[in-house]
Amino acid sequence: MKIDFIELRHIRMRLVAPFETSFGVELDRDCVILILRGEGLTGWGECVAGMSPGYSYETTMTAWHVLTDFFVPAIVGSEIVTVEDLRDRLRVFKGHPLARAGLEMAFWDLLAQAAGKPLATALGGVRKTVPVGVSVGIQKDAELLVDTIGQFIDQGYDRIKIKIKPGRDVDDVQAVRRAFPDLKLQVDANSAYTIEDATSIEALDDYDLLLIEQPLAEDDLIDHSRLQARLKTAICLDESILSVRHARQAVEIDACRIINIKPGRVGGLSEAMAIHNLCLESNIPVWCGGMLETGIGRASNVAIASLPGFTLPGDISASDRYYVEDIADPPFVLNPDSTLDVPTKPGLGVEVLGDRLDRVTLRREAFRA
Ligand code: OSB
Ligand code: MG
Repeated sequence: MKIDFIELRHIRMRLVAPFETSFGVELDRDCVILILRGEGLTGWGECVAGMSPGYSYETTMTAWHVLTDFFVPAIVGSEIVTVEDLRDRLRVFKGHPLARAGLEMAFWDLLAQAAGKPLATALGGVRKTVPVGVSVGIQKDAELLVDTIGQFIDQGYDRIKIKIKPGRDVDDVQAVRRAFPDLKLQVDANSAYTIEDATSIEALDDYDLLLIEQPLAEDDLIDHSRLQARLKTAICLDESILSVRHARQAVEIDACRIINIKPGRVGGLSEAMAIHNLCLESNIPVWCGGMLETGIGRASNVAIASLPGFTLPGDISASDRYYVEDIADPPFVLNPDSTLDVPTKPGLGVEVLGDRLDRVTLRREAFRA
């Protein structure tokens, strides 16, 4: 397929509530939307790099730079047949997985539309609905945290993840566990601890958590392996896994027993599938993480979460948990059994609303063959 047009949009969307993690508070969500045209079809992608380098070194602005100056010129006007072709053209460039993944998502959307298949089917998905939970940011105090979680449970979510950081860990977990003794509960530290202060992590071992996500540094596997050996609870890696190679090495040294797969973080849906396949063979449960995506990225996440190895609930909540008004339609709505429906239309299976997209666009740039 010849890619004859690519457009980038830097957008900013106001979150329904501020989202606080160990690396800061976000009131708005910035990202780059990618629009690819070929064979009369339009594919949509979302690059999930945010405003600050708090989660990854990439930001909306570095992604803009790398996409406009390198990745897009390597693709626009070219005849690209498979996703492997696309990846080959970008192989000369190092790093920047979030930028890479946004481009790949738009190309997958194009390919799936050309084949007349939903993205989930194109990826090898097997589920019609996917189990989901909600990721709850750090709240003012434990009481407000318990209230907030209560509201999400009332809405129908049956798995909750809470963000933790040093000083806001065991007391918060204890309060939540007291209030909800049977809740499927997990925590995410976003790499806020070191092996030296791991006693705070060990203190979480007796609260029947599903997993402890990314306690230590984003570039570490070895200390995670040492920590895992001291815990009953499974460590789940997020930031530390950027490729199938990292996943293999992490499993080999028992640095984690569960992996959070985010297609953005690992450079795209293909690498995400490779990690899924490795984990399925190695009996490592996986789940789909989230980056507060718009309906475009959410559609992609729901599609990959329909693969057989995604047995744990994803951080893929309903659209109204993030935004008052999403740019894609229809919105994702929570089913009573804490699942989301996998779209059945070709490609991502959602329609992007042009006027809403225009309203949130800060900057745009178009490239023609
Ligand atoms: O670590 O999983 C994370 C959001 C932004 C950056 C990192 C993370 C998150 C979340 C939100 O936890 C998950 C969601 O999109 O609901
Ligand atoms: Mg995480």
